Amino acid sequence: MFSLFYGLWKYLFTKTEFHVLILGIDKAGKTTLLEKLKSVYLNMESLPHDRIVPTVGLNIGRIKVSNSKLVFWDLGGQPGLRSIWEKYYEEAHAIVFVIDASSPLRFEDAKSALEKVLRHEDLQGAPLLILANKQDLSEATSAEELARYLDLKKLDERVYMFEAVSAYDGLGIKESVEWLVEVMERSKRTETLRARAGEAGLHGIFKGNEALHWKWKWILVTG
Ligand SMILES: Nc1nc2c(ncn2[C@@H]2O[C@H](COP(=O)(O)OP(=O)(O)O)[C@@H](O)[C@H]2O)c(=O)[nH]1
Ligand SMILES: [Mg+2]
Repeated sequence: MFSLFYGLWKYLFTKTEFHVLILGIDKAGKTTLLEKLKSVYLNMESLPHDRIVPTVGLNIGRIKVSNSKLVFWDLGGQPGLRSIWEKYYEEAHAIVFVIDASSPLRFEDAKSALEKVLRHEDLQGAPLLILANKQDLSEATSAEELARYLDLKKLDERVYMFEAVSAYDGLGIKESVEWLVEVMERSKRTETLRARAGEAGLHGIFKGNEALHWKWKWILVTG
């Protein structure tokens, strides 16, 4: 009985853990950004920039912001690794797409990679944060100019924002995270993912007692 109520209490009151996918083509600065996020929010010292090697698998960073827990997934962006991205789409609450704003020659590649991400049905309704990274460099394109250049279609119904950042000096990082938390807390997608996780959890709690299961499910849905 205790475990039943503990399970329910956990389901009703535990804070959602938000999963944020960090995507972008190789060398955009994704892993450096993740290191910066960890150093800002966990008071950790960042890895020296020259110790960050190209990502082949997955780097994970967990931070707490006010009452929310965020888990960042940083994936490799080399062309051969981009096919792995979609394995993470279903579970993601939001996407951060990082672009090296100092490399206009790679904007086209970034644009088509991003358009492909946005077309994927598993990411429907996921808020999108596009980061114009490397603003510490004088040649970096501004966020507004990058937005004009990308001229993304099909963004209309999506919650999105462009932000100028530097994963080196931390410009725009806190504003980005605050925006992410705010939109994820209000997003319909979060509701859907929460309901799906809740259903799976309830299923475990009520295993063997179907009548009680349906009763609680009804209460949760209607109340
Ligand atoms: N100047 C500058 N360089 C950066 C910044 N972020 C990343 N870099 C550099 O860009 C290169 C690629 O960074 P990395 O994080 O490995 O990119 P990833 O492939 O997207 O994970 C490295 O040489 C980084 O030191 C930034 O904000 N400013
Ligand atoms: Mg990387």
